[in-house]
Amino acid sequence: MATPKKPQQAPPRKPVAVDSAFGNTDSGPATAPQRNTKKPAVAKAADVGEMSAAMPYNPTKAAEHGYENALAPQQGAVVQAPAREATGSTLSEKNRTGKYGEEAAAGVNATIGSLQRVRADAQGQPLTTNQGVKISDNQNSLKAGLRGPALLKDFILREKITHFDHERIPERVVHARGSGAHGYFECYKPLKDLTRASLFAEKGKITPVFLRFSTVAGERGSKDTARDVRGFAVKFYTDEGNWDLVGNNMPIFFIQDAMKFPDLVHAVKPEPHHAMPQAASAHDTYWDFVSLTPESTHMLMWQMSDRAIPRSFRMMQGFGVHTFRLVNEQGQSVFVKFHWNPVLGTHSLVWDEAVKISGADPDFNRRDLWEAIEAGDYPEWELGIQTFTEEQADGFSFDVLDATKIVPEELVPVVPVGRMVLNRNPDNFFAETEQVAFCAAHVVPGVDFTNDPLLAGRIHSYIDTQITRLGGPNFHELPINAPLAPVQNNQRDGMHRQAIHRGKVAYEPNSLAGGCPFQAGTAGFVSFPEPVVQDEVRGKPEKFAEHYAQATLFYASQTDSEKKHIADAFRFELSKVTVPAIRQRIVSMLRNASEELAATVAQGLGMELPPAMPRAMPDPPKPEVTVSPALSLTARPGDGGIRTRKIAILVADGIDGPSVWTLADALQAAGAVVRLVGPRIGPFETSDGKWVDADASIENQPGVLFDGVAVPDGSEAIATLVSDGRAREFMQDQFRHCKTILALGGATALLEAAGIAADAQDQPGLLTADKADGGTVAEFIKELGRHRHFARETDPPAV
Ligand code: HDE
Repeated sequence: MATPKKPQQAPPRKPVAVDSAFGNTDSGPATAPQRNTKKPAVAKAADVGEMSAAMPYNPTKAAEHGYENALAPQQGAVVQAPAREATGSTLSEKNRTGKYGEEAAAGVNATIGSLQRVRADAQGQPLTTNQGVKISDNQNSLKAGLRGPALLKDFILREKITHFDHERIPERVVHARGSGAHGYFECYKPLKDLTRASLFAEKGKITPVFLRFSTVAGERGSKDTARDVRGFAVKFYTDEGNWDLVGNNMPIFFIQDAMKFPDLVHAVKPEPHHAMPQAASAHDTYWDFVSLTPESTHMLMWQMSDRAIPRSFRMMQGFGVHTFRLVNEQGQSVFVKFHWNPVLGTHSLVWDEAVKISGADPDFNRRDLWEAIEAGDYPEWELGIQTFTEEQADGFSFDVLDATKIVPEELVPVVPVGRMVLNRNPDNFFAETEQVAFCAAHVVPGVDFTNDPLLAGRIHSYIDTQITRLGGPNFHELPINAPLAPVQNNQRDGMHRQAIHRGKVAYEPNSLAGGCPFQAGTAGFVSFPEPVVQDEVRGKPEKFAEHYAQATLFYASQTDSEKKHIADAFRFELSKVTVPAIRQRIVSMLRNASEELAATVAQGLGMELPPAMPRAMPDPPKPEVTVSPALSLTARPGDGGIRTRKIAILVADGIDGPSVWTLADALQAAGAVVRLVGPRIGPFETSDGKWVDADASIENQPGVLFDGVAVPDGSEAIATLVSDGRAREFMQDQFRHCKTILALGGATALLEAAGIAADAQDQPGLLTADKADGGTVAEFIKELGRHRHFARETDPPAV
């Protein structure tokens, strides 16, 4: 038997490959080449080899384990690429073409940044196809002979029609009807002790925002003035990424758990068999659902209050609703509630007015926002925060994770931290307002979630819904959604991908792109390490069972006229319900919140008072606060000025010209939007032989669209107005909706013709005077600043 050969010591190997071995895409030699070559492919292979070898193992692997590491994640390993080519997709990237442009600069992602890069303007340009081919004739399709059939090869017609066929996208499942604007947030002072969020880092720091207001239930083309919650969604383009504070104009919600959201929405949307009613909660299925969902009682108070019919988006509060967390640089956290308070005060319509505006101007709130911004009257809000510790929260009589509860301002004050100004209308509704994709999951370092179970569902829902609405997973690349902060990751492909990624690496860890993009470690978003100690269960915390204390608080905190409006709204809505048992259920539920309210509503519906609904928590804890003046709209009057208020001056032939101009000049000087409203638009001769030009008619701008009215003297004009039923109706609506009215001289005849009794002249906000002197005008402006004069309201209305 042959003896086995003694194993030989391997000689040191220095294999040499041919140059053409480098650059193949399917195989390669055993060792990387030296860099002393002029051949680009060989040099690239040398650089890739060096870069990859510099990472012999994953040096941060060990740090992926353990609690301490979880709190302070490490930055990923990075190797400086020896040359740009080492991380490139191609060696041919240096060959420029007119289309390709420059190669990507290191670290760039051109899909982010300002909207500047995608703006389009056709000034001085010819019409082209989408492929940039100039169109010679945009009037005629291509035909086989002047009277012959159209031809399939008419790619210009086909492109145009095909694009048109696909112009619509699905509307939002909820909040379909909305209006948006750009602006900025300005920080008042550094909040570093509370949060590391960069937008709160310095006094005076400016962060761009886009805001979208909306109604919830109506479809995209529905009216603005439905009784409904208003969405108040703010996208902050911070330098550490986008933060979306997707809130409402009411600080609470109907339900406590995301599990119930589809049920709530199915109940409030038009009923599925006949798709009615549009943009209205006054129907069977809605009241059936909420009457079986007593945790909604508090929200119903808000929804039935005048808050649900805001005068203007610019005159409503906004709220983050959920309890969130702020987290500072040291990882310490406090709970936080967010409040937006409008500088103009919080003001509402009244119901009869809202109904009529729906017909007169379904775009009432949208138009108001647009016109105010175009006029340079930039809407402004102050951002306030309520912060409190977990220990404080544990002591509250309610659970701060329950979105049907507020934290009363008397318990935790609201501290102003910055202001937001909307100073730019969108250029294009679809590209901006429709395509903007808000998402409750978009937070930035320094802002974090709590375990609110409603919020949990939202963290999932928003991204998910955009995939259908905006046609795929790349909606974040739409210009309005793209951050200003850098974006780099290994997500790739999908419908409508915009970014052209350089290089062949789309994974991490990697050595072939020098480890990039690398995980940021503690410079990135570190979730607050909230302990989880309980068993997995489907259930609710005990305190969630208390459903009425804050409904009682809200009602008790309203003025008499606000209480009355709440009762009227319940009466109206429930009168539209066709099933008596549902009405009874609501009234029995209301008895647990307010016996007075329940009795008033029952009486208004001609029904017996049913027994109170059994409570889920028979022995509720005593609430800390039983009256909160901050909950009344009257606590938020604004500065009492009349800036941006719409005031009508009625005119007709023979109107007293000097009065018209005294009033118009003074009102405009006070910032009001004045309109001269005539029986028709156009010129009218004044009593002194001059001419005024009416810019609106009683027909196209009825009384409900104005915050107040002045009627100058002039016998011929007054006779014309008295004989015009629309003018009488104008005054009746102004009177019924408690607005400020000024009648000069003989104009009182119009009041009388409108059924506004002479003795009503003692009523607040109804002014009469001989002429428009300084005192009269000043008094008129002062009364307009009070917004409404509810003291003259009666039920049923006298006029
Ligand atoms: Fe929304 N909500 N929501 N919501 N929500 C949407 O997202 C959802 C909730 C709010 O102007 C949808 O992009 C669930 C509370 C606003 O584009 C959808 C739950 C609050 C807007 C969605 C809630 C809001 C939306 C529909 C319960 C106040 C309009 C289209 C768990 C804090 C944003 C879209 C805009 C829009 C889901 C409850 C506010 C379907 C599942 C509470 C202002 O994702």
